Amino acid sequence: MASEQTFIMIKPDGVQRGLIGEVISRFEKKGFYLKGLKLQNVEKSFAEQHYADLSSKPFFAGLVEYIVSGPVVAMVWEGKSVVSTGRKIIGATNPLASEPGTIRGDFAVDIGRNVIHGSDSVESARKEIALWFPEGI
Ligand code: DAT
Ligand code: MG
Repeated sequence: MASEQTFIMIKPDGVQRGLIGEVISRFEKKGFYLKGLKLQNVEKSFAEQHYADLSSKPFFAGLVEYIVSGPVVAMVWEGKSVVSTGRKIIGATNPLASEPGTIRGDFAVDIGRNVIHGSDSVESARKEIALWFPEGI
């Protein structure tokens, strides 16, 4: 598999709980390369755009409210199969179902406060990187 890029975001709870270093460390130690990083507060409309695919879900409004509740860390990581491997490092969406050893498995219990986002496909990664890093990386 050729080298690829993924978009990873540490959500407001992860930032507030002091997990920035822990998350970066896990991706670095695996052997991935950090290509872009910024600490950012996002507007409601921006969060809605990021999660546009989920706009019909009953939890959408709460999800958007959570993402705008404090600064997030937006990152681009690069490496072999980084999209799918990044999802494995992150763990299942519901932290109660995430394996121990994954980020969500080790640091979260609530699906609505699950610390971190990672692109779910190469195509989503491309869109998310373009949205979050319009200036380029
Ligand atoms: P993931 O973040 O694992 O890609 P997703 O894209 O399906 O999961 O959903 C995006 C976020 O929305 C997820 O990280 C947490 C929240 N979410 C998903 N399903 C939920 C649910 N049933 N109740 C509350 N929040 C939910
Ligand atoms: Mg998703």
